[in-house]
Amino acid sequence: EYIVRNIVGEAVMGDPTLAAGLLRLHFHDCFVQVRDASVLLDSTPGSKAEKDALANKSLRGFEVIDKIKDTLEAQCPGVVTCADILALAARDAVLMVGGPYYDVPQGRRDGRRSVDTDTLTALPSPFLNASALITLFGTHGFNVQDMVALSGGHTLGVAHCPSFTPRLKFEASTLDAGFASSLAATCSKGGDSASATFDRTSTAFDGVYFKELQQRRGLLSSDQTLYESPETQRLVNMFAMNQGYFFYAFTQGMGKMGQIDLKEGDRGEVRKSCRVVNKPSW
Ligand code: HEM
Ligand SMILES: *[C@@H]1O[C@H](CO)[C@@H](O)[C@H](O)[C@H]1NC(C)=O
Ligand SMILES: CC(=O)N[C@H]1CO[C@H](CO)[C@@H](O)[C@@H]1O
Repeated sequence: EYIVRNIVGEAVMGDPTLAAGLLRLHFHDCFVQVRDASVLLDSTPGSKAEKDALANKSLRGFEVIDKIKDTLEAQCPGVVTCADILALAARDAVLMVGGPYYDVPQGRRDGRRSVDTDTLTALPSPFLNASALITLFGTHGFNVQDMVALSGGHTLGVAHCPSFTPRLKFEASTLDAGFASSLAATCSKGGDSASATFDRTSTAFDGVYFKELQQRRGLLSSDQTLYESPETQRLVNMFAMNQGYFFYAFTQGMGKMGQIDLKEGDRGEVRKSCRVVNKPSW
């Protein structure tokens, strides 16, 4: 944990936007298949990996994970899995930029499968409404409060124009007009590779994301829907009012995220390099 914390600390100090990348990597790893570091695998000839799927566009932080793995392999070879590294790195990144600390139980195993089409059904689309998000998160054992608090992960980082331009067109009634025109300007200038931050303090882990939902400045449809839906609005208001309560609920949600288990019968492995599965020993 000391090694992970040092490398994450150095990386995030050099580039505070990496905290967002590391948190998102862990989230994607947990949702696609199950918490087994499959998100880190490179594509192989004939098999396109998760990280190259469309939904994975703009995933960041792979180099930090590689550096942690190399350092750990030099100190204690074959012990720490890539899945555990992802969970620890996300926790330390959140802490580095002002978020809450929580325990990360270890013992995850690395999986051997990474297939791009897995991401299509498992990852939440930014166009889902609150009921659909509640259902999707429910299939992974999260309750409504977990889902809203975890969405607060969007207190960090950015989204690219294709993730939110439909909202500019179709959701004027739940979108602040000034915010809408600044987003439209960003995207007409920069095209699909332009991005906007989720909230005004995108490198600080704080409750501002929820305050901006109240001001109809949510970036994605899936963000704003949390305020617009009667099922979730109360939680948004509570998290906006009380950052401590958001932090508490976020740590509860992250705790559950770390528990999403490998399917029974698939014991996994301790990958030697996070980008490739081990060679079979037979
Ligand atoms: C509730 C359902 C969720 C949806 C629909 C969603 C969707 C997205 C989308 C579309 C992006 C931007 C991709 C792009 O355009 O580049 C994004 C970024 C991000 N997501 Fe989520 N997400 C969800 C939940 C989460 C959760 C639970 C976490 C972590 C706890 C998380 C953490 C992040 C972070 C940190 C970024 C910014 C990454 C960066 O700046 O590099 N998201 N998400
Ligand atoms: C939410 O989305 C689902 C699936 O697209 C749809 O069936 C449902 O009517 C939507 N709910 C609301 C309140 O818009
Ligand atoms: C479609 C797409 O943008 N895929 C990207 C997914 O992430 C990897 C790693 O950062 C990129 O190399 C791919 O281009």
